[in-house]
Amino acid sequence: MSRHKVFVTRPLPPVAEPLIKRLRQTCEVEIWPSMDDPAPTAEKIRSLDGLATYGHEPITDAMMASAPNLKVISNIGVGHDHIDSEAARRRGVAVGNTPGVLSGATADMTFALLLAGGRLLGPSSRYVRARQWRSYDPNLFWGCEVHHSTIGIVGMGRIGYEVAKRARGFDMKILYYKRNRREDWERELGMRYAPLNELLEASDFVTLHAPMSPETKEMIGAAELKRMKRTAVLVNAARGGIVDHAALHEALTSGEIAAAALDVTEPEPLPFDSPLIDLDNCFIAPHLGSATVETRLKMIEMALENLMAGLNGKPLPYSFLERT
Ligand code: 8YV
Repeated sequence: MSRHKVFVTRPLPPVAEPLIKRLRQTCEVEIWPSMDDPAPTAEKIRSLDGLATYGHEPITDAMMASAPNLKVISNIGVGHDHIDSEAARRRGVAVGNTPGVLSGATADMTFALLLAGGRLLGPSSRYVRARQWRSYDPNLFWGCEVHHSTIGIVGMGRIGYEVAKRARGFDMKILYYKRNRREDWERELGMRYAPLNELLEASDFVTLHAPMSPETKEMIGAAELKRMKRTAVLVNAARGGIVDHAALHEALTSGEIAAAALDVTEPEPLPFDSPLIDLDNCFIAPHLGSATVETRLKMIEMALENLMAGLNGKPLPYSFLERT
């Protein structure tokens, strides 16, 4: 029997070597060696049986059409907006992702961003690095109180839930917005559902955790930013495309909101000439939500399990999509 051909779109860390070794026992595995090139082209995919995506390059219907043997796409991550899942379903290609395992790490990162934005950790750290800290200046870098403030959580799935749990530890008042209410979680966590506009107007911190979709594309635009408090901080830990970046720049420079803290941008990475990069009130991390040793390793493990199952024609253990 010929060995399955598998391609992984990013280099994996040395700690994942035993998992890869196991995969190599039954498959011919190619791992893209560089971060710079747009790895998953139609040309690349043509001869594959399995594809593991790590990153967000689009996997389109046309690409799948060029790969007659493709059985499975295994995404090393939970968000799958870059994969045309409908086309995959139609073509009988299984699609897997890694739900649940990264919720805690992403919620931790959300709080890191929230605190960094609220307590001005970006500009204050740059001030020290620039050797400007010559005496104790009690008038510098006054931020906003986090404890006992109001957090507005947009998107109440697994990650939103974990954020709400952490917000309780900070004695925050918790509002949330989601298409379908979670009354069980409202009772459990003492949080209140609010329509989006009300949430934006009442919150000191607005954190975004909705999946990227045509409905959520730029759901935070000029009108929404205007509704927020002038003292508010916007945190995006979901997908950059949920926020209109031009409107965000305007809101941050005109004082419509106090600060933003972003783990995700549109596009990714941000072009070096993006005006957001130089704003002191915009803290930006390079998409680190799930970047802890434990979480990343578990994600790789789950994704490789998915890959093996798909190659062997078995149902994927972790998937949002049923194979038809
Ligand atoms: C992933 C993420 O690391 O899982 C997600 O949706 O945003 C990240 O945690 C990233 O998507 C790489 O695939």
